[in-house]
Amino acid sequence: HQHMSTPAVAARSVGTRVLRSEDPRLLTGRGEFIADIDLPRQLHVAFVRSPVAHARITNIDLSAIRDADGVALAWSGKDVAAFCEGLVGEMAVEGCVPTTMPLLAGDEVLYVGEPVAVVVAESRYAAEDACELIDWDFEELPAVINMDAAAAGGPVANPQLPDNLGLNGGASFGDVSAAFDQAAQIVEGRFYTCRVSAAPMETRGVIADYEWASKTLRLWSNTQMPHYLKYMLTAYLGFPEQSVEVITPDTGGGFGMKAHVYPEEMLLPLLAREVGRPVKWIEDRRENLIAGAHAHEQYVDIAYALDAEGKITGVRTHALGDGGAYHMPPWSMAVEPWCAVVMTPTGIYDVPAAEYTYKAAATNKTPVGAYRGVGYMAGTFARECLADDAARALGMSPFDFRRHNVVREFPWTNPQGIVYQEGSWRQTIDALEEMVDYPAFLHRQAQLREQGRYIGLGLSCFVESSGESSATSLEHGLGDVYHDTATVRLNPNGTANVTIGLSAQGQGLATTMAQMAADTLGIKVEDVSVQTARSTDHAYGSGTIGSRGAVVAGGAVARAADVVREKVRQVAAHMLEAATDDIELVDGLASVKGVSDASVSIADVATAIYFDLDSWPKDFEPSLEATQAYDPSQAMFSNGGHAILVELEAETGFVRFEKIYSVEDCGTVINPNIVEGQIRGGVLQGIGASVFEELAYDESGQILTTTFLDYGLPTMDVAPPFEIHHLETPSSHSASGVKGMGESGLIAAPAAVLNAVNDALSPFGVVLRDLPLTPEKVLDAMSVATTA
Ligand code: MCN
Ligand code: SMO
Repeated sequence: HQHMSTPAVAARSVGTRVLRSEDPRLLTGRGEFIADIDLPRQLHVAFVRSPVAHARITNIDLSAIRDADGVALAWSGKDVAAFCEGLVGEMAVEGCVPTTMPLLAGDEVLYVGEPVAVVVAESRYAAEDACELIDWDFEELPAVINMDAAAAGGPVANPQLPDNLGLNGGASFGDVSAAFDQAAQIVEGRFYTCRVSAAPMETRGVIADYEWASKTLRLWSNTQMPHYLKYMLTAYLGFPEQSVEVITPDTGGGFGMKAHVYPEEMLLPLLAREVGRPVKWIEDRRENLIAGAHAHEQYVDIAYALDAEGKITGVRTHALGDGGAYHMPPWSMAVEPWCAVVMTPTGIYDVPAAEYTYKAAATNKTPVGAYRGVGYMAGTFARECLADDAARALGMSPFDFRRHNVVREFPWTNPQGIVYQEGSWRQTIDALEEMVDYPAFLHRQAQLREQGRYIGLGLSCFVESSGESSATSLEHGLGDVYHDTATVRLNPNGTANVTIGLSAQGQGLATTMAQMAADTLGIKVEDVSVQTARSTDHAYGSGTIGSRGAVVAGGAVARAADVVREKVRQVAAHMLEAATDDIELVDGLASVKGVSDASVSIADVATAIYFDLDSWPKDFEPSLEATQAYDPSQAMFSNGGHAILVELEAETGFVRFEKIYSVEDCGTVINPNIVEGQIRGGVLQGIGASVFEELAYDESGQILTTTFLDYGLPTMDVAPPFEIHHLETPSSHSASGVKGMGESGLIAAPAAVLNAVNDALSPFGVVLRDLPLTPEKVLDAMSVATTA
């Protein structure tokens, strides 16, 4: 794998709290989201969705829909199968069985919410009204709703997976059996992360416009993967790739849900071509909760073998994920349980032997896909909660148990062969212990208990794979190829325009990429304007996923800016009659190192390159625009931890969050404001997934949580104050030493929440292991012991 070097530049803007350039526009309502865009002559799309979990369609008649006022077209599965049989979903790992997900259901519907028919009409009202006129008959089939039942050979959820398993495999590294045979003690548990939704503020949305004369397709989609979507439109539907443009305007959150290619996105181009007019679909909230990818539902069984000193000598994990009815491309139902056991079981601990198995069960529920920290959250939850169980079993403090087992020397290779180059794993434990003032906490906890008040402190440490790259993928046993490009242009007045291949969903990439470019070019950050992927006609990107923006887009920006910087240095050297090697670019000036009055402004150099032939050195090639690619040469891991302080309300069982302490080490921090915002948002999502949120189904497979009245997102009134501490262990491989961190909050917070609740419950002798920690469960736990 090619090593792509990145320039070493002095940090000026990097590391500072530059205000987000996106915010004035977004916060004053000047953003442009899909719903804001209307094309001339556009028609509107609505879907008929399955009202039952599993049925055979015996008859479907759309004639009444087609006759309705304002309807231009209606299609069922049969109509669309002529164009596309469906989307193949799989993952290139041992034991993954692919499925094909039709764009509209064929003979069977497999989950409530599955699209059955699509209607195009003059208005959304007309389209929705016409949907009511569908005439269809179906025979209900037995539905399998519970993953244990599915994996045990219950009713078949999807005929393509006769044993209900979309994934089944495992591996073993080191002498695990010996570790368990010789263990002084074994601690183990089964941990459950419930089914949740990423619930982005903006739902999904698509507009398709096909121009038949030139055969061009323009597709507006708030996807996290515009270039992949473009590729899929060609591969599956045959649109000529050179004439397809995917346009991604402002996006109100994606969090993984928008990192899939959905049937709806693939249907709209076909519809636009068929009706000869632009078509638009904006998902409503009910659809989003029913048919946007669901997430995180799995059991992780985990066991540690402990020696007489309390050292972990082996770990066994088994994940069973509830995958829903289909693999959803490209992150299949396999990704959640696979990541949980392959990416996380050793964490920060010096464990010499590891064994894992993974299964994904198909059920008659919405397909499960990616959501921030996919697999990492469930795996970290199991590992870190078991660490607290182990600490309790050994009579050690949760800090001491972790410090006792933490990896101390880098680079460290885990039993699977994954190499961790550097990290502040031990320092994180120390920093958290100091931040919470543990002795003072223990004192306060004891005092409050005497008054019948129950507070608890929970700890969770994480290692996060970041900067998703070809190298990361290889290291984890996959062969996915990634690379991104960025274009940097220096203008005649010394300002710069940067285009990256990643669309942003709220991460602030326009600001941080401006910081990276500014430092490399030696100009002010406010003089750099960044366009995140708005159109696939510009820079290429493999998708805003796997916390790769800072590392990968940042690396591409630095590399492209470096090419431009060299041009500026050459011309400045010529103008100043010095050697190019002696020219440095800082604070808007090109100066000769060590000669205080020998300088020229970068703006003057740029103007000269555009307009003054005399200032060029011999054989100078004048472009001040460069495009460069980047794909890191090594996997890159950030780390950190959270300590969460809760109080259980004895009357209501409500978990009240008092304070969050976070330690984050993502190498060189580009922008502390943005990193802290990512931590706050991610931890809040973790609090939601731990206490408030659950997508609930009844036994027949009806989904019960279809509005925000039933699906409880955390709101600001439950958000506690944060104290955030940065450690900076730079990567030696990325531009400026940056590592990614966009998922860490959600990856690690749920474990800290459960550990905090269990700490508060310790006088009752009850240990909880299943999310969400509803008031009922907590009250139950508090009453079991008091009435016993
Ligand atoms: N950053 C930084 N210094 C670092 C590392 C990161 O200043 N050392 C900044 C980055 O420049 C970027 C932000 O922090 O502005 C997150 O960076 P990174 O970790 O590289 O993550 P990505 O940019 O690749 O974003 C994807 C990541 C993922 S995978 C999910 S899921 C998620 C997340 O980001 N979805 C989000 N955070 C989100 N935040 C918002 N608002 N909306 C989403 O949909
Ligand atoms: S779940 Mo993030 O889009 O990798």
